[in-house]
Amino acid sequence: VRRANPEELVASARGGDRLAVARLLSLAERGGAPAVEVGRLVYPLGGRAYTVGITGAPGAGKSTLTDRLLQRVRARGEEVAVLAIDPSSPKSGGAFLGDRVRMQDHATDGGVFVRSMASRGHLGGLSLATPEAIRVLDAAGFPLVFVETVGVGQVEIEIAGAADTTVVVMNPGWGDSIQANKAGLIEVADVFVINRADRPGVEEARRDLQWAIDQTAADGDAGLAEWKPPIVLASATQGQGIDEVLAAIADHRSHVEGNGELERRRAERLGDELEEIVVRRLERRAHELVGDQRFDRLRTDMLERRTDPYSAAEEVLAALEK
Ligand SMILES: Nc1nc2c(ncn2[C@@H]2O[C@H](COP(=O)(O)OP(=O)(O)OP(=O)(O)O)[C@@H](O)[C@H]2O)c(=O)[nH]1
Ligand SMILES: [Mg+2]
Repeated sequence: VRRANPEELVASARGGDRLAVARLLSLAERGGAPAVEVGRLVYPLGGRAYTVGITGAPGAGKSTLTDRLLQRVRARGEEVAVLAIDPSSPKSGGAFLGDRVRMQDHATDGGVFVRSMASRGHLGGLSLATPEAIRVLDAAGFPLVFVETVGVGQVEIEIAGAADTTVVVMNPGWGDSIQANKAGLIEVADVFVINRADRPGVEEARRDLQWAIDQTAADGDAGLAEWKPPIVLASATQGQGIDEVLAAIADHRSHVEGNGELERRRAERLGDELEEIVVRRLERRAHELVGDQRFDRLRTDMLERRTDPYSAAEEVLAALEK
């Protein structure tokens, strides 16, 4: 196979070539110089895509819900892309296979693009690879990108929370609202979906969650004064509540577009991203300049109280500054 260069791939991707989109995503995912080149090329071409993060505990019904949302969006004739992110596994695991099988219903539909991404050694991991991937899809012309993350760890919440609208999927009867409180999900959620509304305990779950939201708001959370996340009941398997989820997403979107919050969030995200890139690079540079041996020696020196962590850091910074 001839290796197309990133420039050609970007042109093809913008012409509607889905294979080129997939190859650009692979480059972005793999990291290194080609990823930087792809990023440089697609960045000026983007800025129109709206991103919706979908997160929640494993098995909460995120993929089933996403699939339903896709169907509705496609029925309106709009194009849409899905990134399914799995921070925990180095390669696609069993759950992803399930995703793939379900999403294959859309495989023959050129208006839908589905892609799984796992942690694969990108510098800075998925928190840096994900926005890159989104920018590829943005440049390729997708006006809407869903980002599904598996799990409810810090990284997952961070990735899903980096969307323009973040949807948190819960289930009745799992004590999810208490977990939500602890995990900081309320701060990150723009829309809550209690999925499996066909199962018992829905009203109780809604009450608990509403209480948790009100509690967080009463504690003075600034974000919640502006927008309180609505709770939507849904049954993804039965196709119930899907239009309501889309409506809640649309409501949140017009809210953040109308009051400048979208711009602020995006600026903040770019600032965070810049910082992370710089820190990662400095870290790598420090290791190159100082060397593993000297790091080992500093560790021993600290352990044996010959130096303290701040003085040790000064030594590393001095090497960087030279
Ligand atoms: N009863 C019921 N089952 C559901 C509903 N939504 C999803 N399920 C089932 O729950 C299981 C998990 O659904 P998924 O959509 O794969 O959940 P997920 O959150 O994407 O799972 P991971 O990606 O592995 O974290 C599947 O067997 C679904 O059929 C629902 O509304 N009601
Ligand atoms: Mg899933």
